[in-house]
Amino acid sequence: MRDDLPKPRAGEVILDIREVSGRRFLTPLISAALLASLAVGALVRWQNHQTAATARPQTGGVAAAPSPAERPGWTLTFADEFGGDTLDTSRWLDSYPNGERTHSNNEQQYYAPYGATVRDGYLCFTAERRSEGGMPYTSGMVSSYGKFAQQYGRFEIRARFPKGKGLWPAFWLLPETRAWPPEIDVVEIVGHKPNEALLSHHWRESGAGGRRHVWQTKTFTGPDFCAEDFHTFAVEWGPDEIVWYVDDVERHRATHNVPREPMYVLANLAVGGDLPGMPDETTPFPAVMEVDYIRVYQRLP
Ligand SMILES: [Ca+2]
Repeated sequence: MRDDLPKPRAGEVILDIREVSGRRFLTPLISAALLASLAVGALVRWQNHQTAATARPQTGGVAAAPSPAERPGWTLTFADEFGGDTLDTSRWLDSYPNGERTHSNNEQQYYAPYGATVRDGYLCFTAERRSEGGMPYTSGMVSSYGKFAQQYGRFEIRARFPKGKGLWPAFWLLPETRAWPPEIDVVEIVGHKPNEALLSHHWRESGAGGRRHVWQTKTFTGPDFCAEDFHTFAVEWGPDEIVWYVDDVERHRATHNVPREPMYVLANLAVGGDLPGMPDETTPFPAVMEVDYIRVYQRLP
């Protein structure tokens, strides 16, 4: 810990603003033990004492407090803790590249700017039954295209997801070149199977009729990922393997067709589409996906 920072008062955490490769991020200078000792709902105050965010009370379950951003053996290269009250446009687009706000896969949402909001320390994607842009639903997304991409590293999200038929939240990576595939899906959930985390990667291989798109998905059955608790999902991606973690436990490993090019990150709440099917009368709207943080690291040499 730097020694020129003010000492935290009871119930406070001091956050240090660091800069790496021209990108700024916040580093909580606290131990896991101190963090665990903080009361739920503790006030978290930024170093400049201008912004204060209140930790959201957790209700029941095992949901741990968010881990500190520092990880031994890794350098944080990109992070958003969503501590402000607007989306940080130095890090994010609220659309696909070139302002595209719809997507393939028969998805039914228009990614409206108002579908992605930042409040109370969370990035919120709100899906609603509302016609816009030729689609019957609006929702939200972010992508770091044109702002951040990285080859290899650890890519992590802490989030909770909405339950309901036709809802399709995801955190994933796409190539900076926009030549698809490859694709790494850190996590996808379909809202009618809330305890299944889909862990996938996509590639292209030669076959009859040309180079075809191929993918592999591991379905990890775990707790209800659409309940009150937040969960973390990460990949550690290197030249020879991709390892998927759910709540910091390895759940899948791929050692073939590993992408070897810089990729940007996306998070979104899709509605409808080939994977989840269409929403039905039981699907609750508005449906909200909340993201506590997105962090990217590079392994230290
Ligand atoms: Ca946060």
